[in-house]
Amino acid sequence: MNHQSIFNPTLLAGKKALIIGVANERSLAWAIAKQLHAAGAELAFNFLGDALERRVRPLAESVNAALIEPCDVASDEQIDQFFSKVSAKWGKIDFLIHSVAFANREDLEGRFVNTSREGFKLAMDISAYSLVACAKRAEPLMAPGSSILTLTYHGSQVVVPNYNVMGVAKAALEASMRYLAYDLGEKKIRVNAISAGPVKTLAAAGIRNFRGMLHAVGEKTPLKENITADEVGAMAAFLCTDAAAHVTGSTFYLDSGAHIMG
Ligand code: NAD
Ligand code: 0WE
Repeated sequence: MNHQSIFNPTLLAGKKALIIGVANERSLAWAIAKQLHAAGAELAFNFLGDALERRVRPLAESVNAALIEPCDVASDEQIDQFFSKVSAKWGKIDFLIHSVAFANREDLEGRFVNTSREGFKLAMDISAYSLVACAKRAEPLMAPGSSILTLTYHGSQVVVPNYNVMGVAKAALEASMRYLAYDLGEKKIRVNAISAGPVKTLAAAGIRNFRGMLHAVGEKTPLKENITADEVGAMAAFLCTDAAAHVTGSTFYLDSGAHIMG
């Protein structure tokens, strides 16, 4: 499959990118995968469960994926097995894309004060700790100049009604990104986050008043337009190139300027 790219098709030739978090063709991780592929990188993917395997496998095959294997980031054992397979196949990773979040549906509506201990733990485990767990396994496979990226949302910094426990988890994710940037900096591995505005993906489906949020971005932000998944892909690809060689520990907003509004 051919995808348009602002990048030279050999810019990332020989680079290996591990993409965690494709669910379907709308996934932000898929938009990132397309851009990295268009710039010449080789890709590997995980999937979560049999239902998503049926969605992910054809997409991954369309970009000649080197590896398509299960990995539930709630399980250290599955993460270990996944990274063992990647290590056996490639022996190195240049880019790790972490594009995973989960909270119980009931914790994404109503009052945050009602969040259960289990719901809080689950959101933190899948949405924040998983970055640390993956970075730990990626580090020994990464050469100097490698790059780790995660996806976040501004509900980590300010109250976005209903984002609730995910806002707390994203705050932990962003702080984890910074501490990882410090630790892995000594190996010249960079760690950054992209804070995206709302995009209609599977993770957005069924979120109460998501359409209202898309509408608000179209009305109230400086640019008065919604962002696209492909733009997330382009920013991610830039952050993987040597043009960003000294960029680490930062959260980059791709939100039509929503985050500057009072
Ligand atoms: P998506 O549903 O396509 O992707 C979320 C992914 O998380 C899915 O592939 C799902 O399988 C995976 N996942 C959930 N639990 C998992 C587990 N236990 N193990 C392994 N994988 C698991 O939706 P998306 O919008 O592309 O979300 C990707 C990232 O982007 C998330 O971190 C999300 O918070 C972030 N984000 C999304 C938006 C938006 O509006 N869509 C905005 C800003 C940030
Ligand atoms: O990070 C997200 C959503 C992540 C997410 C989505 C779901 C839906 C299905 C995590 N867990 C679940 N659990 C499910 O059962 N976003 C940035 C998108 C999003 O979600 C919101 C938002 C925005 C933006 C929820 C409330 C308010 C705003």
